[in-house]
Amino acid sequence: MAQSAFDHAHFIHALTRQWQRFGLKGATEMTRSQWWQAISGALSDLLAAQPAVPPATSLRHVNYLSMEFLIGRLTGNNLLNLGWYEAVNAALAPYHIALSDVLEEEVDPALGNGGLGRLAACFLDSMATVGQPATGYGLNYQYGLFRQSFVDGAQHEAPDDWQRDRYPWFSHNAALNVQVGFGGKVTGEAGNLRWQPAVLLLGEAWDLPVVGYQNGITQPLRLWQAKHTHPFDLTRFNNGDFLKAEQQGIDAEKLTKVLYPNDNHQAGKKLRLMQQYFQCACAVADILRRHQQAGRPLAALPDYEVIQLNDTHPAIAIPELLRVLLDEHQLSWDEAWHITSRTFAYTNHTLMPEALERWDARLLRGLLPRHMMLIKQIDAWLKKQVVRQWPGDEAKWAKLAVVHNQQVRMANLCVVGGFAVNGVAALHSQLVQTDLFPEYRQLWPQKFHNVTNGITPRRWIHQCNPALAALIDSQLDKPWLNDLDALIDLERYADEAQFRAAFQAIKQQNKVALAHWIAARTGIAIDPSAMFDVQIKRLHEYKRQHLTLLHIIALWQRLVSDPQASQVPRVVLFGAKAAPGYYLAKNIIYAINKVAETINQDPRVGDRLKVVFVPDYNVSVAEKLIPAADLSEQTSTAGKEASGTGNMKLALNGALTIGTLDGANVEIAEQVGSDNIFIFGHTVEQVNALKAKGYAPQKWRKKNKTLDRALRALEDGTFSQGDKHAFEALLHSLGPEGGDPYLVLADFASYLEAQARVEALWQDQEAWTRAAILNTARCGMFSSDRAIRDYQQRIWQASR
Ligand code: 26W
Repeated sequence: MAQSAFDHAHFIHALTRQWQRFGLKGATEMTRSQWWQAISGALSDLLAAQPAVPPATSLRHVNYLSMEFLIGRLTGNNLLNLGWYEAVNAALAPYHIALSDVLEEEVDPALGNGGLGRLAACFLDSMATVGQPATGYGLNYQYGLFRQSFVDGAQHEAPDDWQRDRYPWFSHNAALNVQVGFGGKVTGEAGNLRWQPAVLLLGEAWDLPVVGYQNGITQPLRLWQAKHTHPFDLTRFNNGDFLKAEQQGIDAEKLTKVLYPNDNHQAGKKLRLMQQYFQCACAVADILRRHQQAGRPLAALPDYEVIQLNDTHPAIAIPELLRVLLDEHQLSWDEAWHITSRTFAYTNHTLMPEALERWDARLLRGLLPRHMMLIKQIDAWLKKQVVRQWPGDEAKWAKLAVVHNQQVRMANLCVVGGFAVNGVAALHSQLVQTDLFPEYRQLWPQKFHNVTNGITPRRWIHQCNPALAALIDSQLDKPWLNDLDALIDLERYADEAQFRAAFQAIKQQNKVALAHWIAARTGIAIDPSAMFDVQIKRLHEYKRQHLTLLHIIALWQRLVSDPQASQVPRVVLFGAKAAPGYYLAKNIIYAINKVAETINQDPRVGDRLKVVFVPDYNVSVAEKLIPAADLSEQTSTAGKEASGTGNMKLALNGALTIGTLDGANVEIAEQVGSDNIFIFGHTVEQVNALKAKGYAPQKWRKKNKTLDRALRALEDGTFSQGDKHAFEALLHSLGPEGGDPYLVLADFASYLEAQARVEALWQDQEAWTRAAILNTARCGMFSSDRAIRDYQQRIWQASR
């Protein structure tokens, strides 16, 4: 499909309407923030006015259900995808407005926690780009992920009011409202049961446009917002009891007030379950409405629609679809189950036991009595399959049942209720089958797949690293932003000194820009000629930011004890938020900040080592850090990181990875070659073997003087004005009592040795740059376009 043409006159007209709406007389009266508002509002109007061209395709429509969409700023991205960036920039020139400045005004919509939410955003971009008809379904949170600041080194959280009511990219269509029930009871008799909810809420649809890359396609990300069904309780209102009359409404709106800030840890809160059901009920109603409006029979639903579940968070959509088919459309159980179980597909994003969702059966029954009945009915169906496969094996049933010990196991529900299950990297998908669901895999081998994650090159090169994109443009004679495998043609330039110089100059320029930004944001001066060593991701024990911290301490101790030692100058940059209730993660943040303070102020160190914890890491901060990174830290314990996607973004932008054989690091290593990556640490098999024979961290500490010295500095108050308890949680987890569950101490020596290889290569800048270019050239497979095509071939469009 052709790209949409930019209509200058229409744009100026729409822009004029915007400032008139602000009550201003002319453009010159606008503040910079109003300019952002006006430009985005005008573009949004232009986009909405374009004729909706229905896709001429027989592809099944994908409904991507996710509690999180970490979309990041939209205006710049939409302009690039529309191909209008230059034209709009030129249109603003007469007003002396630079688009790049205005775009910095946008608040970053942070409607997600981390990897899972960002992946959903990349996938929407790719589905629109490859022409996969799709709708994203999520929630319109009033407050996104909390804002982070540091107070004397400790994380503080503040609400993220992203001003959704004034966000110009939204369009709202009241005709799409959905009613959602909660609580109440089930009445009627078998064959004719009906749920009578105690409370009814309204779901409003707020759409954001997802723009395909220069192909004229726009499809919606539909975010539901909770409202009360009636603005007032009229009897109370008439009685003059105004405040109480409003009460009902206030409660309803609580539902989509805030995103839960937990990542990889389930808290079991009632409000969270209400959010999940609210989202699912709205999405299912919307999908069925679309299906029926097209005049299609219910039995044909799976031929036209797929519902992809982004982890188990929207799993309650499975019994919801069943309920609607059974109770509202009077289908038989067999018909309803046949439709449902061919419509859903489930992506697993984590093996961490504490992240696997289980809901208390009583809580679920109280909130959703009919759904609980249907879950039991699914279990009855499942039991027949299990008994047939393993007659008399009670242990198997205990493991496979959806409801067990008064707990509803959402992952089991997803495997049973759908036609496909996938992991998000080759190693992870393997572990999903061997460790998480071995019995299900035996029952239904054909359900299990791998789809390695990907990232959109539109945001993660074109937008964030325009200089690199321009260099690639100048070398490749074919379009590559929607055909990322084309980057392989850059391989041959790795040996050309001139290209290396150009590539290196861009990295340098990005580092200088980052240094300015860091100085403005944190007051810390960093030297752009030092190696930029970057670790950006959620803070979690398994990701092992504290392993990096121990290395930093060791580097500092070497500098201090041997001032003549030749050590590569380094700036270690962290970006990470810890869940507000995750004490250990917060203690690790505190430790990093305290160590940074000491090192950064040590006159003996100077520019040879600096540590910066960038506060409030989010998508827009990532866009600044990634193009400037030299070294990418991917240090999770093998077997724990499902995939990682930051690893892909960094490698694609020419950072070399220091990492374990975990998640997609394994595939990055395969792609870039072992000379162009620094692998360290125990493998999954070695981790298992070590644990099986009884892992004792103190033995590893005793064996390694450098490690012992680094730990001692944390223990003896070196970084905490003599306070020996400052890092207790961290030290406890690494000590004999905590047991070092993620093998930080066991991997330390290997990590240090890999860091020494990093230093050696850095000293040969030509060789380093060559390796960096090969990383960019060989990471084409990590485009989310490839991931979407894999989903199409293996899951969504596979004939069954
Ligand atoms: C219920 C609490 C909760 C919240 C979020 C549990 C689990 C999650 C997510 C599934 C955690 C997550 O974001 N997982 C990440 O997903 C990415 C995309 O597939 C992967 O790249 C990361 O490795 C994985 O940690």
